[in-house]
Amino acid sequence: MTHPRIPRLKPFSAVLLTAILLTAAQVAFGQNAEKGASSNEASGDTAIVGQLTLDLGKGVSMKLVLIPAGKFKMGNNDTPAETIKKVGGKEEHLTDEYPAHEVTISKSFYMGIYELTQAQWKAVMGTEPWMTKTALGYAGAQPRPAGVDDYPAVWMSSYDAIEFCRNLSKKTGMSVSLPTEAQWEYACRAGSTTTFSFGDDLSKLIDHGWHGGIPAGQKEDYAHRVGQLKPNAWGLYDMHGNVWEFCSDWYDKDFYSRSPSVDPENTTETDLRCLRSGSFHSVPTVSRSSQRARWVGPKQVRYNYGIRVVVATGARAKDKLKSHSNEHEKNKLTTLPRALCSSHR
Ligand SMILES: [Ca+2]
Repeated sequence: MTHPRIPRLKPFSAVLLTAILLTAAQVAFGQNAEKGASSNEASGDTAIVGQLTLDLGKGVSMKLVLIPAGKFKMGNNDTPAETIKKVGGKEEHLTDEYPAHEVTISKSFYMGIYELTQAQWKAVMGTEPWMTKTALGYAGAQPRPAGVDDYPAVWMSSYDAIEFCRNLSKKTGMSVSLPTEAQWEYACRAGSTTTFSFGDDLSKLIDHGWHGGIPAGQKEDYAHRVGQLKPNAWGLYDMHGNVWEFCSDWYDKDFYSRSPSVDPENTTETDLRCLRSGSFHSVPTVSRSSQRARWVGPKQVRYNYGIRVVVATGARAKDKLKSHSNEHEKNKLTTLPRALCSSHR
């Protein structure tokens, strides 16, 4: 049996073709998302209907999955006492997760199935920040087995992460950015309202997310190759643990009390940048879906700070590029980073 010959496309053409082919699925899915918006909070069984593959050049690609528009309850759905009973921790570390509030994600978007890998970073940026003398001499440095480059990219600041998105936007013509905190938590929950995307049972966390380091029984006390554990209901891996993931928002502990209900994003500059997910080195409580890191300056780098990108559907790349360009300029004026935080964060 012979197959029709498919002409080889240049990377940019391939991206466009992929986007066009997905349009029909997006339209159909968008209709479903609109229908199910009010009940999407507890669905948890949304089928994966669209994927996008970006060609980063040099034989490297990135897979993303379509995240549907919808509504969800953002923040901690339990009381502090209930949370502590389930996963431990201290009440004073939970205050920024309240009030839990309904948020509408008005547009579907694509999100990286995995944390950004070292191969992907190198293909776009041409650098290896995890290979500096400082990085290699630090606890948590990853090994570099020959031919293996799917460890998460780390040791970049939030500005570096934004620059990566800007460069990838230019390279692909797509609108690539960091997720907002709301987009991140919505995608992490994947329809769930529980402590973790898979439920409340802390004993099952190790099936879904690297955390706790050696004390938790890990044989490797460093970030692991992406995608080795179970994904959430929307096909996203390592949303709990492995490496922290920068978001686009500036951190404000009181943002939830005044944030808009539709597509919230704190664009008012503070001295801290938002991260989500927890890490291989973190205590399990910070791998919860509603956990907000509150200690990372925008220029701070570390062995367990990484990223996961999103790609807008329908928006023009130049709009996002303009936004990123403005923020990159602010880099020159920003406050100094805070000192490295204590261990297990
Ligand atoms: Ca992660």
